[in-house]
Amino acid sequence: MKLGFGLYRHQLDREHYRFARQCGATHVVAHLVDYFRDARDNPRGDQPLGGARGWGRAGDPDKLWTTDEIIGIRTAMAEEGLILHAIENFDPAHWHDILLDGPKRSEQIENVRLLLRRLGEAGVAVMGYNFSIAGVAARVKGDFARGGAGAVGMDGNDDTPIPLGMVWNMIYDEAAPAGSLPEITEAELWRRHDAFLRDVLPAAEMAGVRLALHPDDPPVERVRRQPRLVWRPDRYARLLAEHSSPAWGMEFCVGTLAEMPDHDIYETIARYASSGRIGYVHLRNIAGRAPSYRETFVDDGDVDLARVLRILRDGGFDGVVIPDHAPQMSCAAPWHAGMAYAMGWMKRTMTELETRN
Ligand SMILES: [Mn+2]
Repeated sequence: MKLGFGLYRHQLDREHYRFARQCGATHVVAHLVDYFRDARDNPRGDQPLGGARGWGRAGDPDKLWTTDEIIGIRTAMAEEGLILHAIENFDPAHWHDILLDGPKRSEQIENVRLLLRRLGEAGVAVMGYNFSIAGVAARVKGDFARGGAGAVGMDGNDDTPIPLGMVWNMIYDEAAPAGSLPEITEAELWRRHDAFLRDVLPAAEMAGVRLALHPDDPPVERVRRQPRLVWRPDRYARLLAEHSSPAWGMEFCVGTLAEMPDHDIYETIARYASSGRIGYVHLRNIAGRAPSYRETFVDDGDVDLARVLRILRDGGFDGVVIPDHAPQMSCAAPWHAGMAYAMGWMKRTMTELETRN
């Protein structure tokens, strides 16, 4: 297995590449969507919660990420000893009507096909995505983790409607009229996702890029009056059975899977570890289950993450594992300290797995 590191858009610079490498990372998963464009909506350095304006404005609909831009990022990372393994998340500005089945859908399917071709040209192996109308919602923040470290959690669901012009927690149309998104059924969401894969998987295959789907965080049946796609572990099995293309796989988020009620997390990990269809792994720990849980330090929660890594290795998984989020530690650099703590623990645990049975 390979140790990776996830970086937000505003962290795509030398200082952060060096920090990731110093933590032991060899691979990077980069976000090109900027969830922190407006400090007013969403201050940097911490996980977004999302108020009335969600995470703020989406990107520029007329500016798709270019091959040169991605190669530039990949090259700068390579100079610091890192491999750009994946890009995580499409920008709502580029694909909102694919999620919403709106009038710009066919144009936006072309956007996604073009982006996949560009990722292939730039040598990026995986495109992580989240097919979710509400996105991350219903979370609370507090000094929940060990020693009073700042972390996020969930205390019950959020069923406030989503305003028009917003999807996946970002505003793609500031001029949208008042009103809220129509409620849809789970079957309709599956239909939209199936149509999306049918339309873009051939382009992904041609480009040599694997699409990897993140489960819905938090995993509850409906959030903000919208259905969720992967909110129970067996939903991944259904998708694997329905889409045999190697260009489709999972962005395997252990924390989100562990939040799901009514299953054994180790059995679930074992069930998918040998599928050969994991794009990369998000690793984090939690205490509790949706709709009532807290994120914790890697070594402090309900899940034995060393056992999870062992099950992944025993299933033949040899890909990239990144820390998902980490609690914020009490010091001058809460984000750095939290991530460095998670990375140190992961590096040691993964090294031990390589050298022992
Ligand atoms: Mn995750």
